[in-house]
Amino acid sequence: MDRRQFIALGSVAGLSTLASRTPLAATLSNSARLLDLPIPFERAPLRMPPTVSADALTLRAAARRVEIAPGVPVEAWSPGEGPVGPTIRVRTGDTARITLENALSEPTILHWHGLRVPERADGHPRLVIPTGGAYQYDFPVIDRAGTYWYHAHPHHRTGAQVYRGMAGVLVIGDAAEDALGLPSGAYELPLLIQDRRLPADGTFTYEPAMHEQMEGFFGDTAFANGIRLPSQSVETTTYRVRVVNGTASRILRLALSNGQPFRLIGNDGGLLPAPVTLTHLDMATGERADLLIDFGKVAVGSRVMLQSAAFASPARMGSMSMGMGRGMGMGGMGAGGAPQGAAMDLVEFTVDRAVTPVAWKPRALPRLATLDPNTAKRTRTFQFNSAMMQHHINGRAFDMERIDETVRFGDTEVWTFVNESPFPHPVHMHEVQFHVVERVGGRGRIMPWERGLKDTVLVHPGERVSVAATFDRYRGRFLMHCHNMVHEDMGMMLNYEIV
Ligand SMILES: [Cu+2]
Repeated sequence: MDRRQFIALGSVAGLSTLASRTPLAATLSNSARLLDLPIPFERAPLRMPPTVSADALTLRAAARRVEIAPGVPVEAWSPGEGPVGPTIRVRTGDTARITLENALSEPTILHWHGLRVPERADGHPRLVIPTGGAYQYDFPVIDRAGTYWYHAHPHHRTGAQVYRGMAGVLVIGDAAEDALGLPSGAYELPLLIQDRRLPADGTFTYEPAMHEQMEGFFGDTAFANGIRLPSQSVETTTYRVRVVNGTASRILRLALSNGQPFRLIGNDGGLLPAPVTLTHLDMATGERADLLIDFGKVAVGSRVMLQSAAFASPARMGSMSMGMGRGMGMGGMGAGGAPQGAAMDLVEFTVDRAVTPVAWKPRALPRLATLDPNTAKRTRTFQFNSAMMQHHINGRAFDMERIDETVRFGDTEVWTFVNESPFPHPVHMHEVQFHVVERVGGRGRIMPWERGLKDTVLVHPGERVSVAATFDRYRGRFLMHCHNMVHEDMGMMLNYEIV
């Protein structure tokens, strides 16, 4: 690595010590895109999926020919007309009436990730509908304003379907949030981030090889809203950027290429108790980050990249000495995707126009009730194990019809997720928004981006993470699972029933 490259890496990542621990080939290959050198292809403008309401909405899941970049057609599977689903905007108190029509060549079902809904609206994999079938969702929107999403959830096929585009952003608004005067309209950008391998045959091929069935499936290029490496023109003012990690397996370390901080105002379950100023944050598959990015001090004519900065992968590959580690059957970067922790460009912002900036001042965010974990009626512990091509919770693989845990309606409980495997696991609970109350081992603390309400929490190898939740909305059968879609599809999931 020559000095110029080294400086560029350090400054781009803003985390040179971490970058230096990343495999060199990966860092160089990806960093080439980060340098302010001629870009080897034309960036497509970021397009926002159409915005729709949930009132008498029909989503038709179908294979569609879409352009992922100018002149590059690909077959996507999408619940909308574009490469991913439309952005669904609802308000707390609305009733969602959504018809899913399945014109795909295989069964599917949609899950409303983060929303508390009745059992039959939750998209449990046993509710899949066949090709040509339809499913009717009717549920009241009871959750807070925030950034949620929806995605396919058929067992064994979630990874493949979401990878091809079976996902979209769902935004809830409410009066408490309206009162804050946050950036909106053209100044609010929902971004569904995915990483994919560039399709040679015109389709998005998702076929995890053996080593990928352990660690996960990684693309080599980021897509936002189904567009490959898009570019967005911005003005010198503050934008609200709602990021959804819709990747199969990739942890994103969100950062800006000029090193400037951003403010995190919300995550999975809506607004935080107070904004947090950060220069980076980590988000695993399923997690959301609601950001304020201020371009007010950026010179007109310059570019700022929203990127995933390089970091040392939390996976402990050394302990997976089963010949499935990285290096076997890789055949170069293209074959295996960029490894976990490699730097990756996400969305380019071109600062094109000076305006009088509207600075959004931090002010009190809506009060968030705290949940005292000492009121828990019960504590449960879940071991996450990955070995010998299997991913289990408490030693068992998912069984569609087996109820693994029974929870009493109305109770508060503490659930502890223990990662005994060599891989990070983002653990997602359906039907609740929880508080992260403790992390022991590994990072050893609750990260600043894990305050507030969450439905997905990243558990590194060696960590025990405890969350507290109250099961007080609906009775019925719901899921808890790892949201690494490779792990989930291989059975790292369980049923719990609220009775
Ligand atoms: Cu996992």
